[in-house]
Amino acid sequence: MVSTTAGKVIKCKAAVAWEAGKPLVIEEVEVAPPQANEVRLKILFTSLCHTDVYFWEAKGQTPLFPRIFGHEAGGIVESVGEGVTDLKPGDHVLPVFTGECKECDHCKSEESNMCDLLRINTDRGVMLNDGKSRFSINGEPIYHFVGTSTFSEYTVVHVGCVAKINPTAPLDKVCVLSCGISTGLGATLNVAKPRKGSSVAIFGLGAVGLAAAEGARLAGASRIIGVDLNSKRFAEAKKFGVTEFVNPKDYDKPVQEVLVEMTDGGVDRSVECTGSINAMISAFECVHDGWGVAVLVGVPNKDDAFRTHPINVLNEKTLKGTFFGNYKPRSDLPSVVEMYMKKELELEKFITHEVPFSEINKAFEYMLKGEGLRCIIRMTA
Ligand code: CXF
Ligand code: ZN
Repeated sequence: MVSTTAGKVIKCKAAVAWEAGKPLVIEEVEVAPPQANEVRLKILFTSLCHTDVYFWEAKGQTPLFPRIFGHEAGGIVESVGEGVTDLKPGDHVLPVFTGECKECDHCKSEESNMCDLLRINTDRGVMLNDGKSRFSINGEPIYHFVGTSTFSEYTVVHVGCVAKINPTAPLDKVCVLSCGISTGLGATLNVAKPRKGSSVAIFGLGAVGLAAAEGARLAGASRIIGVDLNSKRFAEAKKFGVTEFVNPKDYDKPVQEVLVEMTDGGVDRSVECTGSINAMISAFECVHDGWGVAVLVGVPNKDDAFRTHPINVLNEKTLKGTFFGNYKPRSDLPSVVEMYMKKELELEKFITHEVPFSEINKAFEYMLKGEGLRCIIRMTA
């Protein structure tokens, strides 16, 4: 398929964040053609992740505006820049906020997904190639976000941040695998690795935590204990295989003690998906001595410090952390899409809302109210 727009500037609609915390405005933007090792994508579906909201609110970091947010999405390659050999126009893809150059020590290591060249950088608003933005309005640059900027009908992405997937996979469903769901799922399957019949505690029952629970269910865990300060989340969590619930507010002792008592010495694995430092400490201390493994996924506040008695470590409890569930985006995401295609992994239950692109601000309202899990934004009518 040869695109008629290749090599030309494309004018299209994008949701521009002009100022921190102010509703996005749908504007006509110009999207420059992809340069070397870049591809231009037509985004068909995108969904909102907490990280978009966090940086839109400009909490705790230097604000970079105007900016086009968005990093969970599915689309089709429109054109490719020089040197791109493994993608062609028409390919179905998921853009990802963290990349895989396939050449650095991390990409070559089986253990890491922390690519030296393309790992997440939330401060950079320009492309690596020339330090410039591919988006503009009347010649003025509009900045990128985490190399993806999917709240636009077209976007330019580094080829290392694009996973080519099965073209028959429905993009309105698998787009959620671009970030949150893969993050939670991989944290359990790739890092915590619970054994069949084991116990797993999940801290935080939002989309990421429920995806971590889904991973525990797939791994055959027999007890999946959901921990959340909001008891309203418990009913929904049952659909994700959570078997027991603990609200720390219901007890007058630390939740790790509650969990240790419930499990006769501690859970086999725990996955922390809240970003609260107290939850992180509890998630570590609640695992069984001798073999327990705790995995941190949530993003902490800038000044947080993890405090625990070293005896916990001497007693053979392991603390680990991961981002994007240790998945290498280009090498591993296609097989996560296949898990969905084979009906091993259900994505529909994560999708609680859908809005047309013109109503993208509603997706932000749902997220801010803590309503639902994922809101799909349909880019074309
Ligand atoms: C997060 C992962 C940890 C750093 C900030 C971004 N991922 C995407 O939402
Ligand atoms: Zn995200």
